[in-house]
Amino acid sequence: MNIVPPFKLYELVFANGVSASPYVWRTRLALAHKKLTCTSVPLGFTEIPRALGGRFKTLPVIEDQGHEVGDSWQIATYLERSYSGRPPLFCGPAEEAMVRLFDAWFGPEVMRRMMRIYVFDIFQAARPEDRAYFRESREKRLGATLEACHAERAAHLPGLREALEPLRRQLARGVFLGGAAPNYGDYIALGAFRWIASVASVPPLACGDALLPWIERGFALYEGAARDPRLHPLSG
Ligand SMILES: N[C@@H](CCC(=O)N[C@@H](CS)C(=O)NCC(=O)O)C(=O)O
Repeated sequence: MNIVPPFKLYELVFANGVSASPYVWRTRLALAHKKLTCTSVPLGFTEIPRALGGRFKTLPVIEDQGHEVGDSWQIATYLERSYSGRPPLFCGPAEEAMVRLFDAWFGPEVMRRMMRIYVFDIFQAARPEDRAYFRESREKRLGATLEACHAERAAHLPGLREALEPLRRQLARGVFLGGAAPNYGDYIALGAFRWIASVASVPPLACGDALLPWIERGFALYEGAARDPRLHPLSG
């Protein structure tokens, strides 16, 4: 394997320095899967427009020897094409298409529910200078105040748990969503749990949820890349 200089990973962080984005976590795990190293460039929400010459509106962005790529899906396909000699994120175009379909389901069915339940926790974890922007943009998107979402969160937990049922069924057939080894679909879902674990004031899963051993295995990958003693419990 050729030696590749560390990538730069522009990532979103909370006030305590914890990485704050499900999309960044997909990318971080994809880089580790490809055995590519990175150095982090931490940014707050309100720093994104000024960073990188204003060329990107969201994170993650990676820089590979001067070449910048934004959007987690574009990054995954860039890594796959540019580093095809390294462990594949998708075993061919058909698997890539199926993971893309999984992503199209996972965003609205799972991540949108997570956002509504945890938006106030995310707001409180954000850097103080990012909070006004976060509140305004998210309240507009959700059509409700952060406090109203917070007040209703217990009522939304059963819906989230139920929406995760296809993952449980798939994990009854293999240790990862990708089968015997993780693929990019695992990183999409694990990234969302890593994001939630960094803020959750109420656990998303019940004790003994069949997803927990997979989450444990996923966070342990690549020498515990997703582990952090500051994380909140995901079950309870
Ligand atoms: N489609 C993008 C979405 C990335 C995204 O939405 N990132 C959020 C953080 S989770 C962001 O940078 N938001 C900036 C903002 O809200 O201004 C991707 O897959 O990378």
